[in-house]
Amino acid sequence: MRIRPRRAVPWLLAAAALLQAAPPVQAREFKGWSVHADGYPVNQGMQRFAAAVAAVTKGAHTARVYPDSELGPQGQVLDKLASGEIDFAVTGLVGYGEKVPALRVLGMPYMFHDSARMFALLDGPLGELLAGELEKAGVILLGWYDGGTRNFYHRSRPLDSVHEFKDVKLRVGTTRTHIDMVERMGAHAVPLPFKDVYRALEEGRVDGAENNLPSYESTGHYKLAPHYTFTRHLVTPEMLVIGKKAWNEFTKEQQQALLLAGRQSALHMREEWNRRVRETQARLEKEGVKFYDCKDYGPMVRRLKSLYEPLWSAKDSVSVQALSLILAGMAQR
Ligand code: BDP
Repeated sequence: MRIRPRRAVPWLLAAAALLQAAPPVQAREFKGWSVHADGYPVNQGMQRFAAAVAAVTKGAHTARVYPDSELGPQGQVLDKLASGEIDFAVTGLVGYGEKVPALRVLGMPYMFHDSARMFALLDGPLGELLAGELEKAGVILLGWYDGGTRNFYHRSRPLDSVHEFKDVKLRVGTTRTHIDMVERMGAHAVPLPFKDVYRALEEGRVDGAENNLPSYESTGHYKLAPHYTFTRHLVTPEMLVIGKKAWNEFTKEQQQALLLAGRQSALHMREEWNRRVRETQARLEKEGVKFYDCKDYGPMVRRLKSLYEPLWSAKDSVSVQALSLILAGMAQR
């Protein structure tokens, strides 16, 4: 059929308008935030995810991991992700409790026995429930990374019973629960950002701190506080998240592929993590670090009892649901 010139004009105009409405995708770099130095298992997992961004968009976009909190302090990450100032991140639970109350459940001491049991729950309905809450706060959960088992360390002696904690100055993150935890143990909590702990140990503003083995090594804290006690007070996850703004720049198909890539990067990270934890202890023993077991966990847990009370009476139903899922998981063991 021949198109008559008079009809062709509006058709051409409509096509031109459509082309204008959908401009070609602007190539850009997606920025990833990490508190850790490159070579740390978290950054290794994130780099896998960054490579997937380039692969999934067939090179239209790139992604880069900025180490050592270069893109801003940890407490601001959730806000920066929501505003689009940064695109993706792996963070611990620091600063999340205020915005996503249900996440506090994950940051409670002695909540999980070990990472394997924690992931058995997070890779199921508990993880989905919390991912839904994170989405309301402006971020999409792509994978649960391992934050490991955290233990206390001190410059000159073991912290293997509650009596040893009396009046000791211990660094904690800025999370309310963790400040309360240390205070309940009888010590003085000194809340500080991660990167300031080394200096504080050096200057004697703190006598010790608490962290997992890989961070204890990567920060060099072991050189200043070489007495590490397996108090196992915290087993926590970290989260690979992407801001909704960044997320909406991908097509539905790309989002599906990135969800898979995020999950795979987390599985890779967890394997790397386990290997790293095993090797670290052996390496640090050679460096002269002394490791101790806890004499009795009972008195410690009893001191922390009142910390759990607000959870039992939590007003938000999601926290209650999260707690019930964890308790049900314990009952299944
Ligand atoms: C590291 C965690 C990081 C925390 C840090 C800390 O990976 O998310 O910010 O400890 O203690 O192990 O602040």
